[in-house]
Amino acid sequence: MSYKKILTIQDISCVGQCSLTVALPILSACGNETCILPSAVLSTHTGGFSGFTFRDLTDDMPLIQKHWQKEGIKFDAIYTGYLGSIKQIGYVQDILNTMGNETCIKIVDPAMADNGKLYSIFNNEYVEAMKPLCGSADILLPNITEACFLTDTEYKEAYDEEYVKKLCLKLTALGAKTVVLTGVGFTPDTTGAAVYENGEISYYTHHKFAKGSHGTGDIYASAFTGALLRGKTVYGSAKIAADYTYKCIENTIGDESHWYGVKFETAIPYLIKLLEEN
Ligand code: PXL
Repeated sequence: MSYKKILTIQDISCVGQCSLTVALPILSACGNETCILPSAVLSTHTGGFSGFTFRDLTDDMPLIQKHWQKEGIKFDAIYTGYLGSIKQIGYVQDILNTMGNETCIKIVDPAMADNGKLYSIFNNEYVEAMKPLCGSADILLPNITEACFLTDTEYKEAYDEEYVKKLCLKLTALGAKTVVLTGVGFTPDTTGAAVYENGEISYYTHHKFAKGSHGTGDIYASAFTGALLRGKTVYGSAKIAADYTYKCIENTIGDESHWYGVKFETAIPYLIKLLEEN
């Protein structure tokens, strides 16, 4: 069985089921060695909690990288998510450029926005700084909102295939080779992913829950990366990630006290089943 070494770079939100607290268990459950580089430590995520703490780890990054270089450590894949500062984006770019082995797959989730809005700590300067990082991705994993910010496109709630294709084309014009665009639905009660690979677009569509859930972008990106590194195709990984994320939401819906995330742990056996069956 293949056994890949992945580095994932994103924050630790101590409470809130997102970023590293979902990436690490999901990538591990997929059977991959998972190394982490925390971009920041927050007491909670920023989506609905107030007064959260934020410890920026930007200055630690080059020191950690230097030690890994001294040890001769290289990665089969590098997957980046929520980052802590503009300065950090430059360090992450250098890590993408230098810390992979010859076949390293670079996956960038430009985790910075949803539902037409940037997350609270980000601004347009951050968006501009993210563009080159996104351009260096082998696989770019934005949601529709992030894709609009990255391509200076007007965000729309309702759109057609032409709009989605244009977004994908503009994202590849940044330099990204392949795009997996999430949250794509052409009717109010459907959603899914658009996979743009080698100039061809394919869709995976399923039922959409009425209410959005926190952290599902990170769950999707982690399951996608985990499946891809287990040897699944890009489309196959996009489908596994969608089915798993759907199950995580289904397992949480109805529990109003669990507004801050989804119970992704309860669906890990299902993720493993999907990996075995697909
Ligand atoms: O799920 C994305 C995410 C990751 N990390 C932090 C966040 C969010 C979304 O709000 O606030 C700290």
